[in-house]
This record gives sequence, structure tokens and C-alpha cells, in this order.
Amino acid sequence: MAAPADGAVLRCGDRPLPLDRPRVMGVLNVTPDSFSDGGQFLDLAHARSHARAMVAAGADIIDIGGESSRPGAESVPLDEELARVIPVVEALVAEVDVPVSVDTYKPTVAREAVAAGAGLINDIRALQEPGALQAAAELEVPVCLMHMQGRPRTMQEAPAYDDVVAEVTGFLQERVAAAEAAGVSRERLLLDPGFGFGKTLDHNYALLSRLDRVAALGLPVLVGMSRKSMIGQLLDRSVTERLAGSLAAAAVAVFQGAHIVRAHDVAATADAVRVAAAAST
Ligand code: 7PJ
Repeated sequence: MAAPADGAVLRCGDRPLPLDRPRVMGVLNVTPDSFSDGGQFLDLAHARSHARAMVAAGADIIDIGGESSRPGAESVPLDEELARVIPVVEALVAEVDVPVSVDTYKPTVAREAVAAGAGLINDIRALQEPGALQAAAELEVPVCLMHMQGRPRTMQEAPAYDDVVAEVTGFLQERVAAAEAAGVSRERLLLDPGFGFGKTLDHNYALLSRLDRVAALGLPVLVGMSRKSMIGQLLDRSVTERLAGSLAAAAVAVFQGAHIVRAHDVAATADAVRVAAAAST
């Protein structure tokens, strides 16, 4: 299925990312709950080797996250997030050729990350933080606008929608309008329905089955379902047993028009999305 954004090229600073075929975004967490407490140097060394391995496995972009947003997670102070993220951005920009993305909703982190060479801002709050729209307008990199109902600490307590597909697409349209009004051009925007962010199992699968509606908004679509509870809960699988389910979800998303798939298991996801893409042209 040819989505309107299929020919787009994301201008991630000096590292263009053409969306002529589905792309894989490798997840690089730099949070203490995802690393052993080895201190800054070990964390940095681990981050670098993991990023290199993901690029070798076919990652088209690396997404660095310094604040866990899994259900129940607490927010991280600004200084702490900067200390976790910026050294890794600097190291990876020097070390890999692909664009580096930063998963943050804090405008100060976005600014410092772009100054350090990051080429995309992945904002799970869709530029709703005070100052985020203005920062995005000033930074000349693409921005992913993601839908979330509530906030990570409590978002899975009672997610509720009348029509999840209509509400998520309506929210994304509203955020596109807000971004454009603030001076962020459409060519710099990506959309993400935010799987698992304030959604029940049924909400997540309703969104996946109608992802074409998000793609129909005409902007590139990014999705993240890798290892999430929408896979684990459906299949009754622990986090380490969710690869096959995650690949199926990635393939469906691409078939429905997704352009970028955010994933932990890069090599396997790259194969899955290529198969899906071959069947959707
Ligand atoms: C997503 C994300 C996602 C975007 C996370 C996890 C939770 N960014 N950051 N989309 N998920 N754009 O990976 O389990 O779905 S963190």
C-alpha cells in the first residue's frame, strides 16, 4: 500500500534518511534500570558497542533514551537526563554513520542533543512540554510526534477511549497543526500512535489494524511495539520471549503503511520489514 509519505527524505542534520523503504530504528537505552550499575565509563563503552552492533545488524537510525517511559516509571531530573544522554550522543555521532535520535520530551535535552550532533527528536509528549514547540522550531531536525494518554507513572491504570483510532489520529492532527503554527515545517514531522502509552490490549490492536488511518494523514509513520506488553499479554510471554510476536507486529505495521519501526532486535526486524515491504508494493 503506497502511503503518501513514501518518497520523503528526512533531513536529519547532515545525515539524510530516505523513506523509500521501511527503516529500522535501533533502541539504545541509557537508563540505570537497563544497565548494570557499572558507572559512567562502562555505560558509555556498553552504549557504543551496542550501537555499533545495531548498525552492523542493519539499523538505519539509533534512538537514545535517558528516561524510562515504561508503565509506572518515574520522571528523571533534567541534569540526570543530560548526564546520561549527551555523552552518548557525542560518542555515537563520531562513531556511527547513521543519524542519531534522542527520545526526550525535555526541550533543554533536545537542544543540547542537537548541538551535540543528534539528527532527530523523538518526543513521546508530542511537543506539549512548555518551550518544546519553540525549541523544535529553532532546531532544524525532524521531530516525531507521539500520542500518549496520561503519563507513564499512571497511564496503564485505566486507559479509556470512545474511538481510539479517531482520537489518536485527531490528536496527531492537532499536534501537527500546533507544530506548523510554531514554525516547524511539515517536512520535519513524523507521527506515532504510541503503542502501549495509555492503551489496553484492544486499543493497541485496534490501532495496529487501522494504522493506515495514521498513514493517511500524509506524514511518515514511526511505530514502536518491540517486546511490549501488547505482545507479551496476548501471547503470555515474558520480555525475553517476545521476538516472534514483535516481528509479526512490525510486518503488519509496514504492510499498513509504517515507514520506521523502532526495535530492540535489529537484524530480525530488518528482515521482517523487508518481507512486508516486498508484499506491500
Ligand atoms: C516508543 C518510544 C514508541 C516512540 C518508547 C519501550 C518504551 N518512542 N519510546 N514510539 N516507546 N516514538 O520501548 O518499551 O512506541 S520507550
